[in-house]
Amino acid sequence: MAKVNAEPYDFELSIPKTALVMIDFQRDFVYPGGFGESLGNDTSLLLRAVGPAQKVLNACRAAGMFVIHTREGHRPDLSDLPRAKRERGNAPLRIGDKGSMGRLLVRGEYGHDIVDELHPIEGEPVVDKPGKGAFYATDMDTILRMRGVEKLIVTGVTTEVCVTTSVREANDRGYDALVLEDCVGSYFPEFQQSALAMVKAQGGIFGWVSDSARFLAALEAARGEMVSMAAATR
Ligand code: TIU
Repeated sequence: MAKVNAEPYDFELSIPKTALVMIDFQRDFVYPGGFGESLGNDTSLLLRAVGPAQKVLNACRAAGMFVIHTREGHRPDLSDLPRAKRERGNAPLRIGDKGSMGRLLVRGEYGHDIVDELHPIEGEPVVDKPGKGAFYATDMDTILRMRGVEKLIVTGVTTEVCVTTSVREANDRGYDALVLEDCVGSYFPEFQQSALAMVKAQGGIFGWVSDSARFLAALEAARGEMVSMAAATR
């Protein structure tokens, strides 16, 4: 079986049992004028992850791998927004307030949607989540299980918030998760490093870490294996 060179050790890649998970690549996080900036962050650091993630997305689509996207946000009437989440941070603009890309983190608004480069296509489910984790109050687990998915390739923003919260949730539900370090982004370089270190420490306590180049090489090998297997059974 094809293997992704990864830390703390190689990650076995089976295209039919794997999903590419694109976490919260929303304008509200990666562009100025959105929720991320309202919290006082420099959004330019997150944009760095978009190019590598686009390469991975295109390659996974070409390989026929299942792709699933998530978005963090709330109902327009904010009935699913906890008071604690709205009030925390004391930001000048809060969730539900109007910013330059629409109401912050509200479903249906321009800023809440996924950036053009990574926009979902037909056949790729979009999971709308009210929390940081992709599995909390969503049908993420059901969708993955219906497809027979056991392994996750994880990209998205931000590394130490929604990405690793989702990886921890996935770990407790029995999934193997591989995080691609150049396809995840944080507003804080030091948190990017420490969050990834926590995933792979202790023999991969939450999962594995690799990068887009090593993943793409393994994906090519896995596609080759599938072609040879199909030829052998003909
Ligand atoms: N603030 C921050 O770093 N992240 C979030 O609020 N949500 C996600 O990570 N998606």
